[in-house]
Amino acid sequence: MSKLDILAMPRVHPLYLEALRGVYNVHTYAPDDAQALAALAPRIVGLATGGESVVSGALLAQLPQLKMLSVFGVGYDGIDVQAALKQGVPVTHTPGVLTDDVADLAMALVLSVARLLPQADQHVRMGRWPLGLMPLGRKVSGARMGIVGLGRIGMAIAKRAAAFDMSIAYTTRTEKPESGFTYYPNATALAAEVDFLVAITPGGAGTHHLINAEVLKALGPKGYLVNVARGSVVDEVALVKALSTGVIAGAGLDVFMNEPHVPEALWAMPNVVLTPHMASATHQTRQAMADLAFANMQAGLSGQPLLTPVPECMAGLGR
Ligand code: A2R
Repeated sequence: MSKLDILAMPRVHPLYLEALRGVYNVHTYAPDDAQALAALAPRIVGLATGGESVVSGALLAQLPQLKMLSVFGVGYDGIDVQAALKQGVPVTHTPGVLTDDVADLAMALVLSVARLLPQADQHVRMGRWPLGLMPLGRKVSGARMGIVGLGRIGMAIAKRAAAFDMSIAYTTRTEKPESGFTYYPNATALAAEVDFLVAITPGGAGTHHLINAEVLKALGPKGYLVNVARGSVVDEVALVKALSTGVIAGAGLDVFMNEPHVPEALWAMPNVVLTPHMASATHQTRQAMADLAFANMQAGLSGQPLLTPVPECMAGLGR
């Protein structure tokens, strides 16, 4: 039997591609080559994407035989899920398997920015230790943690923060009384009461600039922001201004508005720790994500139940 044809968006993770190539003919989407897509389109039954891929309704409409769209990542805000559902194409993602890693990195950013880890490393490497002392950091244990988005990852961050004897408060659209943590109805009210504000919501229109100038002002000159959600969740222009004028104390950022480009104004700031969207980038987790994304693709293309459809898909397809 001939292999089925899959289209992979640019920059899909190599581990996911490797798994797909074992079973399918995998073609890489070239956005500038309309002819190549037109030639392939009638054969494409599966679409493989990364968590940051952008898949428009217009692209989906060019794939009339598409039966399955499997995202390598928990966030899928770049995918036009409604257009996919209208076409009868289920969408899956990889929740759960990356929860620990993202929570770990959130805490690593909290610790790095507060305890000046990048500067301390440079202090030793550059031979400055014999010449003088480092500035003092900010104590993390016992501080007040605020979590914007208390889902799978938010809860895992709370668990870690609790081990640091931090008090925990949060904001979400709907209160989670079962968590036992202090609820605030919005990010501004939460920011005013915490030392560290960690953003971990999905991206997309519903959370666009949830962290804005007003929230940063409420966080205040002793407060730190950590973003492991999506770049779009934070008003980056307002953030750069707040960091450079002392409106907040510092920030740990793994995600940015226009990745892989980071505003140059942030590069030189000593009160900022920057990482390249790597919250789930461990061997173990990337393999687990590849396995799950691949298993979803296989399930979708062989008529088996999907392992982890996106919530809209469960409602839309009655699964
Ligand atoms: O608001 P709720 O009750 O639906 O809570 C969700 C919360 N959330 C929001 N919180 C405040 N304002 C909003 N506009 C808003 N929209 C959603 O985000 C829920 O507590 C949380 C998302 O949790 P999960 O769906 O379990 O996602 P998970 O696995 O924690 O991952 C979160 C995101 C991904 O979508 C990636 O973009 C990122 O982490 O790596």
